[in-house]
Amino acid sequence: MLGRLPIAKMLAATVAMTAAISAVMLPIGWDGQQASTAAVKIDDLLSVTIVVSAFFFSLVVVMLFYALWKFKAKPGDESDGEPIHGNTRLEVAWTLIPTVIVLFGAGYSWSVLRDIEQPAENPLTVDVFSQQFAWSFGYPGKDNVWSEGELHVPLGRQVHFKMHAQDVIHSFWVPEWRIKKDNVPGITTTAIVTPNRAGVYQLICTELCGFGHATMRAKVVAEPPAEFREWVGGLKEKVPQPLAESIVRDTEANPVPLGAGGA
Ligand SMILES: [Cu+2]
Repeated sequence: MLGRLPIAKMLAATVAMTAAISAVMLPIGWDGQQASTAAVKIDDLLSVTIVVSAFFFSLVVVMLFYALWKFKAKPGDESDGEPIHGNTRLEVAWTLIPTVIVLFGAGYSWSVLRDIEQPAENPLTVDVFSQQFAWSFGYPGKDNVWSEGELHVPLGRQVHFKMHAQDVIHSFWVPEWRIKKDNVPGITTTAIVTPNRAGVYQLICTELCGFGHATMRAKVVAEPPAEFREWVGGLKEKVPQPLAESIVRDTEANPVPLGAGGA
């Protein structure tokens, strides 16, 4: 049965369709500029995933349309289909192949994640406070000064964002950094980013958190260390008491070392 299939032609059609889909999908800058050290690695992972997905999508579509065309009932043919009872080889194949694909994706993603989350020396710690529907930021290495709606970070230094949701789940996402992390009430979640391109970006909440979710954004400024120090030095307000308490509460509920890097 298998021997009579036009394998070479089907494979050629699959490869052509994979190339066409990839040619459309790969050049799209899905998340904008690459503005952190993680960006290139995550974009490579995304590109590999697109090509692999395009290949298997194409394979399924080619086989589907071949079957539709080849095995179509002739006009007037009212007979029943052949009774088929299982096919062990086929079932083993369609179990093994997806397992290998998923394990490959998991292994590759794990290695990228391990790589980009490798802690560096002398990181800067920034507390991130999320609430319906605003962001604010504390700098524990600089007397806990506080900034509302505007986040500044120095270039070339690893930043550890310690996130503290005040009400419901929010999610921290700066597309240009490629990093996204949920903020969960009651625990501290951490995102590690090393910004390497100066610019003004947007922090976007990506967890539907209520009526004002779409407006829950903050300005992000990545700048040379001297300019960062000047900005952080100009902050006068301290982290308000309820927010400071939430750090303690989160840390007790989920005790992870909350090292405070100097600003
Ligand atoms: Cu939200």
